Amino acid sequence: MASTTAVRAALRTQRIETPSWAYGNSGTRFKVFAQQGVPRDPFEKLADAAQVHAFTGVAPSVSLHIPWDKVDDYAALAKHARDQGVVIGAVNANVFQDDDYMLGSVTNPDPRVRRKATDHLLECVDIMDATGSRDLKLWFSDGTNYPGQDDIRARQDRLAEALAEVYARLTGDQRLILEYKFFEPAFYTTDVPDWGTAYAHCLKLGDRAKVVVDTGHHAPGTNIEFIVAFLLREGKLGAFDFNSRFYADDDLMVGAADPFQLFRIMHEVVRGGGLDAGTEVAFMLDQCHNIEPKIPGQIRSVMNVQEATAKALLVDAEALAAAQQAGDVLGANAVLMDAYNTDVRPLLAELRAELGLAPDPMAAYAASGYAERIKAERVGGAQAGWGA
Ligand code: AOS
Ligand code: ZN
Ligand code: ZN
Repeated sequence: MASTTAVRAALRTQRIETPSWAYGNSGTRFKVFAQQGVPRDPFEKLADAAQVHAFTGVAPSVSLHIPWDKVDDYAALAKHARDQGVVIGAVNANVFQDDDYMLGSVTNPDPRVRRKATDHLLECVDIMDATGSRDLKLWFSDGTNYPGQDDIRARQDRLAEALAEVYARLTGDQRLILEYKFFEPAFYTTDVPDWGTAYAHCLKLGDRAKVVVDTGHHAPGTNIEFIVAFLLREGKLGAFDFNSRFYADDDLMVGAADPFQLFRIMHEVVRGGGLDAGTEVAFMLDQCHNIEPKIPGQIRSVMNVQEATAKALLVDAEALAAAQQAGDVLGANAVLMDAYNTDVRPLLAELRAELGLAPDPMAAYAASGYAERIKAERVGGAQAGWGA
């Protein structure tokens, strides 16, 4: 088993980004259940995200979604974030909620709509300039519902053209990170359906274009850890959107549905150097807390990622390599399972003590009185974005 001192040192450096939309009301297409005390604007979302960081110590950045988090002054929003003890992370573009996008955004057959969509992506880079964000996160709902509806190949050409224009607008260490999703809302073809399509576009764009693996965006049974291993080996894994799925893109708390899968993913991250100093892999959450309280939902998710990471770090790499080399199938599997079956909660409690934090973030947040305060102070919380 790897030394726990080394494991704690590695865990200290891991950063998990929470999404602004997790703090607002959200739901399914059937009902959005309003909760008391949810943020009324992006400033309050950042204040709530700061609570997650205050109690976990490893969630110091927050992803924005534009225009859900539209404000007049993004530099002021970034300053507000810093005042709360967090920073603004990735900027997520939104080209899926406008009537114009019924037939697609950057792949729309109408050049006027394509221009409008690309202009929004460029505007997001302007926002990144103001907030100091590194990552422009792109997810396209683009696709078709019926065979023959549009030219599959032409849509790839349009996509490539828009991506190239946006990529050329990046400066400094800014990155374009491209998310794939095999279906929904398009049901016949999706223009970026899988990691291979995202990878091929990113490869053409250049070094600062990387792939985002949203764990909920695969067909059931897909071996996500293989994709992670492959992309890391190619230097093309830009980020995760972590969440859990039972059926489709459920956006439930990461590690809730299949903690073993999360461990297997984190094992490949560790194996592939994705946690090493200077790594460019961003660990983000992309979740919606429809029925559970938002801030504790995020705290639990951050803890679930940490637990899976701790277990992955505990894998005895030497013993594993020796068993693999010897063709010892059961021995190799046992090395992995030993790490997975370790209770890492005491180790994480020790780590938090070292960081000056309470050992149990859930209990500490509950005792803090913050939830009661926001319930009393905030009336008329905002919806996260969908259907708003
Ligand atoms: C959509 O399914 C994707 O996961 C995107 O990351 C999206 O922007 C996010 O989930 C918010 O809806
Ligand atoms: Zn996502
Ligand atoms: Zn999704």
